[in-house]
Amino acid sequence: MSGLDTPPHAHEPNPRPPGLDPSVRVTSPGGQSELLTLAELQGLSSTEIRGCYIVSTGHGTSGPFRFAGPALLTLAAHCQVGEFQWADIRSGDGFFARISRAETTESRSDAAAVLALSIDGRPMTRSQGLARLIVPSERDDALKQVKWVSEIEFHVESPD
Ligand SMILES: Nc1nc2c(c(=O)[nH]1)N[C@H]1C(S)=C(S)[C@@H](COP(=O)(O)O)O[C@H]1N2
Ligand SMILES: [Mo]
Repeated sequence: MSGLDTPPHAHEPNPRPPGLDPSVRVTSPGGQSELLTLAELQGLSSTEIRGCYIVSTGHGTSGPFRFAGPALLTLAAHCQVGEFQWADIRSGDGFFARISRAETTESRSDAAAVLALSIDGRPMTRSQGLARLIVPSERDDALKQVKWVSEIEFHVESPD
């Protein structure tokens, strides 16, 4: 496994939200952190991603969906994160994904990663994953679709 890969984990999706509070803590490489409430997240400029599927090992493939919410780069700028090379995304139920800076920027074929707050134009419910990480370039059966994101940590040094 290379340093920027998401560590392997049991591929059994948890259907139960870990509590009701969708606040997200964003931590900069320097260690400063800021807790953003749902209202604050909703106040950031939103990016829409069309044509996303949920390739769920739990209940099959569904979609296509249209997800929208602040892009990770928008969150980084809002929290004055500065330069970073990767981000670690954690949920309240202990799920984890690591994404590279490249996955947070748009490339020719794929849109940038967003913290989705809505699905098909409707506010996402907590049981749908509010707030749910969407990495459009991932082809790994939703292993980076972290539901109930509670922490986003931006990093600069090269990972082990
Ligand atoms: N917080 C959290 N996010 C998660 C998981 C999980 O267990 N906890 N499982 C992942 C996996 S393996 C899959 S297949 C999808 C399932 O999404 P669904 O529950 O919306 O079908 O969620 C992903 N995100
Ligand atoms: Mo999965």
